[in-house]
Amino acid sequence: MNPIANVLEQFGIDAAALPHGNGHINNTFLVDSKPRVILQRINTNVFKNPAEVMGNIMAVTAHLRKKIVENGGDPQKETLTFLTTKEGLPYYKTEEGDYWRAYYFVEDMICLEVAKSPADFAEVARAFGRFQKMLADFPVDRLAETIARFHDTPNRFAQLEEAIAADRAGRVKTIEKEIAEVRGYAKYASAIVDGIADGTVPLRVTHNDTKLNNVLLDGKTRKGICVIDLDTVMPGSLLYDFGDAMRTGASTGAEDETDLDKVQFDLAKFEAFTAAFLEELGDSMTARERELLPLSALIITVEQGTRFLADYINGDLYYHIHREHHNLDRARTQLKLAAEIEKLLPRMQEIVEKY
Ligand code: ADP
Ligand code: GN1
Ligand code: MG
Repeated sequence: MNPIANVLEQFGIDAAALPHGNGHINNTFLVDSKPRVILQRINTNVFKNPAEVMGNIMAVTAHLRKKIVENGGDPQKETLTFLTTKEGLPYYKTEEGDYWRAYYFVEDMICLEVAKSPADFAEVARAFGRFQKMLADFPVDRLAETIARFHDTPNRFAQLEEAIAADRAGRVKTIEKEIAEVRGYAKYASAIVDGIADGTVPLRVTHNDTKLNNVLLDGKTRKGICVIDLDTVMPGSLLYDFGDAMRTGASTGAEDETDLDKVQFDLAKFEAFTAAFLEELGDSMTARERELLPLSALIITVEQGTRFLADYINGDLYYHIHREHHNLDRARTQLKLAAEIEKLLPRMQEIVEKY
């Protein structure tokens, strides 16, 4: 029996599976069962404790399901529903040590790489805003930290410096310009973690990976329906979710666009997201959170630039790549956006003050 068929059998499924989606971390397949199912091999290079990841996800989706029902929604569409194995576990561990999970495919949805309009991005804001709101009364301390210091931006800068010093793939000499550019932003890196440390920025249950293609929109109405990719749901800052959404959703180009003229930061998209996000969460935000919204877009975009650049220097060990220099192309789009955001900060501040 082929390895995937064996895994599917553990979940009581006998059907064909084909690769699916554009995720950078897990291996994702769409299974042609009735109903259809997403099968994923969890990336254990990234997630060292997959059982803990699934523990978080099962607790969070149970909480969301309850809230969605209370609000009169459809939990089968609006959150993920995981299958269990014959042993009653939400994952299957193979003899080789691989971890697999399966959940229902949400039909008739679309998943964007670039927002077509500000309205699309506002729907993404509403989906992430509602997600965070529904989890506001979930006890933060019940969640395991699935990746340590995930959005600790100063630590991401330190990891980049370690990668540069080791120069494992001999690539440092070819990207001196990008390295200098990233270093120029180091002065911004600590604003969010400082706020968490001094208590002005509260820890909340956050998604932590709010890129555009981690939300499903209704294919017909384009309404934001379901937040997916729940591996990094853990204690964090609302600013991580706000800032991280900007680098894909407010950009005019794809994350890996090689023609940088096509990559611009779109203020209309920023405004649409901000208005919708504040409508969902504004009442619960502290003054410091509100003040840091524009800067969070710069911080997380730069953080992502350092992560892509470090992985390129390390020889592409972390993110899936589909071509040579893919991580460098991704780092360059983040740097292009960062340069624009830095200039636009005063105008972004004016927009935040409108809402
Ligand atoms: P990764 O961690 O690798 O990003 P994701 O969980 O985000 O993995 O899944 C990768 C892609 O698969 C998503 O971006 C999306 O396109 C698609 N996908 C995942 N789950 C579903 C689902 N339930 N319904 C429809 N599409 C999905
Ligand atoms: C990864 O899993 P995916 O592709 O949705 C990464 C995010 C990055 C993103 C960059 C666990 O997200 O943190 O922001 O790539 N996920 C993890 O596109 O590292
Ligand atoms: Mg994803």
